[in-house]
Amino acid sequence: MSARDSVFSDELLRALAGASSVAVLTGAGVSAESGVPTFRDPGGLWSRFRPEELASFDAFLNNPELVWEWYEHRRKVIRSVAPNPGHFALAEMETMYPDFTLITQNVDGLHRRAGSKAVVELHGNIERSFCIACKSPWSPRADESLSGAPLCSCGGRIRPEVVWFGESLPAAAVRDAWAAAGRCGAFLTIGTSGEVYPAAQLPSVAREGGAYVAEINPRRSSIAHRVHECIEASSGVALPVLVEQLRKLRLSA
Ligand code: BV8
Repeated sequence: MSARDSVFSDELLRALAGASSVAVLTGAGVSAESGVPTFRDPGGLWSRFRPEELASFDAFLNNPELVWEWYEHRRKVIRSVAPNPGHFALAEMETMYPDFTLITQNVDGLHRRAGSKAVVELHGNIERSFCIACKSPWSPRADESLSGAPLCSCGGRIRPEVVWFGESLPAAAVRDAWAAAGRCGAFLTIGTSGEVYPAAQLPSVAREGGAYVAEINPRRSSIAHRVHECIEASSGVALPVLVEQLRKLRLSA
């Protein structure tokens, strides 16, 4: 069903039009229409590997070459794609509120490339790397032709600055995300299966804080039962329609 047919409920439009504070949680589904494979959809990233095989510190120590190459492959994919209308709609939505927070599980940086500024990266960013020994940030020298998993000048191994399974999320990101969810009047959870914690707790945090919570996802997620409303549509179609309706509502207010 295209979102042009899908009707956003009056409750959602009222909550969004009347809110001064809005928070959004995004997952891999928001980047799907840019051509970045999701994790758990058929053919997704995890369908060929088990998460523990790749996205964990032990996996990295056991096979740094495989894990590093997997992230290099994903960086190449991300650099070859562009933000899609869903990303741009969220960047425009941010300009409509005095307090807007975009909390993302995605490590692809596409929200910022689309112009979003108030972005909280819960799981880090694939374009940043650091040394596991001396913790120094690391990036390849322009003239450096990388083959295999790089080493720091101190001899330590270089890893991507992403949060692996079993690793804690960045404290500042958790602080900002939970605060934004707790104070917002409307919360959207978009393009996430709701399988990964603690990020999947955020819609409940928002609901318990009094927010109206809606999900945008072609398929109901594992946390659909925790939201007020499920809009079964893709984010690249639904979000531009939602923002257009919001713009009209706020102009007429
Ligand atoms: C931690 C980064 C403390 C690297 C990733 C309870 C509390 C705390 C922890 C846990 C807990 N229960 C279990 C845990 C452990 C674990 C966990 O959640 N396991 C799960 C699998 C059960 N959590 C952790 O380990 C976290 N750490 O809590 O630290 C701690 C310490 C020690 C011991 C215990 C706890 C760290 C989690 C972060 C892991 N890192 N990635 C990398 O990217 O390589 S996870 C990975 O999954 C990505 O970050 C991804 O963003 C995230 C969530 O996936 P989604 O984004 O939702 O993507 P998915 O493919 O699943 O779904 C896509 C959705 O999009 C689908 O619903 C689809 O229908 C929809 N879609 C498709 N197309 C579209 C669309 N939607 C809209 N439009 C479209 N066009």
